[in-house]
Order: sequence, then structure tokens, then C-alpha cells
Amino acid sequence: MLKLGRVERYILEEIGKNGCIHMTLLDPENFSPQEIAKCAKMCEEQGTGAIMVGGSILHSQTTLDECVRMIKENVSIPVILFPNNVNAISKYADAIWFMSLLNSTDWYYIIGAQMQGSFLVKKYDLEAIPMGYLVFGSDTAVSAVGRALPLPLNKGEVAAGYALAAQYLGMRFVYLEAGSGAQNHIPPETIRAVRDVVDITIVVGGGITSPEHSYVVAKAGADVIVTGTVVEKSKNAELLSKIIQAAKEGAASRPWPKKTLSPIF
Ligand code: 1GP
Repeated sequence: MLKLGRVERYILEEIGKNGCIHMTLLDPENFSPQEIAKCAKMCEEQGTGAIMVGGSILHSQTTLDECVRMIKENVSIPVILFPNNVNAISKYADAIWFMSLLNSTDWYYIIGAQMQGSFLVKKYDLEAIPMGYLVFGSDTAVSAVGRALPLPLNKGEVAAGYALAAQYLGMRFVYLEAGSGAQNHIPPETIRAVRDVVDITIVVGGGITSPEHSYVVAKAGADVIVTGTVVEKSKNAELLSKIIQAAKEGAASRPWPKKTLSPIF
């Protein structure tokens, strides 16, 4: 029987306790190693549950290594890699989202980079957490870099079909991605359409910058709420704290019973 890794178990336990977990995405291209560590510590103090490290144009493994090492020295929450390519794998992290951009038009982003990176993940003994990655909207870096055929924001059934396919392929997480700094958000109806058909854990991110928005996303069924840009730009601890609190309140206000977290096992 498959044994869940330490980080994945922690994520599921936090969702079990609070209805959702907030994660902060930090891009090493936007900070010095000292700055990123300071920011990660501030985020931990405000209640974020994990630090994700990555970015669409991340290109230096050396910079990534320095940043992850510094973050690890300063926080006790898990540090999870959010890779854009094979050079975004660091031995200092706790885990890696082992993700496939399912709506890419390019074989490389669906399985090519994963094939090339897999031995490094094994060599570094990183906990690999399998995730289907779905990109919405076209005017974002992730969409251009990942050669996505962007999913329509208002056709929940399309996203739901992809998400269900991810579940049937054995992925335990599905990420609904609007793109970093996205102006066009994933509507709650679309998140709910995915929630209605899948049992796996739903991650939502891209353009969430306010407590109100965080509340709506969690209420619609997101188990993991990711924010990055809002903290990178504002460094506003109080705002982050409110976003995290609002996500918990949104999860608590869902009209359906609390999820019992044993999705597949
Ligand atoms: C991007 O979903 C993440 O990959 C976070 O997006 O930077 O807009 O918060 P933001």
C-alpha cells in the first residue's frame, strides 16, 4: 500500500482541521536569499501553512538552492518546490509538486520535463506529490511559457473533466491556476463545478489579493489557497493574516459537510 509522505500528510491534516490550508508562493527571481527568508518567516508568523518556491521564468538552480536553504533555516513549515522546469529542483526542499500541465499543447510540459527531472527527485530523496496542473486565461507568464491551451474561465465542466481525468490518472491534487498576478480570476462557480465531481484535493491560485476573494475561493471548495504576488509586492503582514483568516472562514461557511480526508486510501 502506498504510504503518504510527511508533507502530504501534514497538508491533509491541516485541511482536516481548518477546512483549508493557505500556502505562500515566493519566486527566487524577485528576492535576494536574505529577503526571501525574511519574507517566508513573516508569512509563517501570519499563519501560512507552507512555502512554495518557484516561478515561470526561474532559471538559476544556484539561486534557487540558496533561497531554499535560507528559507529552511528560518521557518519550520514545509518548503515545497513549484517547478517550471528541470532546473527548479533543489535538494534543500522538503517536497516537490510533481506536476503535469495537463492542458499544455506541448508534450514537454505534460511529461517530458517530468521524465528528465525524475531521477534528480529520486537522488535528492524529495517527497514527490503528484498534481494535475490546469492553466486558465491566456495573458499570463505561465500560459505562455507552458504553451497552454488556456481553459475557459466560465465553463466549469471543461475544468471538471480535466480534474476528474487527473484523479483517474492517480494524481492526488489538482491545481486551478489563473496565473501569477492574474486580472481574470477563476469564478467560484468553476471551482464549485470541479469540487462537485472530484474527491482529490483542490488547489486554487492566481490573482488572489484580498480577504474577500480568499473567502469566496475557499467557500467554493478550494482546499489549498495559494497567494504570492500580494505579499511579494506589499510585504503587508496584516493583509496576509486577514487573507488566511478569511480562507478559514470561507471553508467553514461551505454548505456541505466537512471533508473527511482519506480521498483514495
Ligand atoms: C501563481 O497561483 C500562483 O502560480 C499565485 O498567484 O502570485 O497571483 O498570488 P499570485
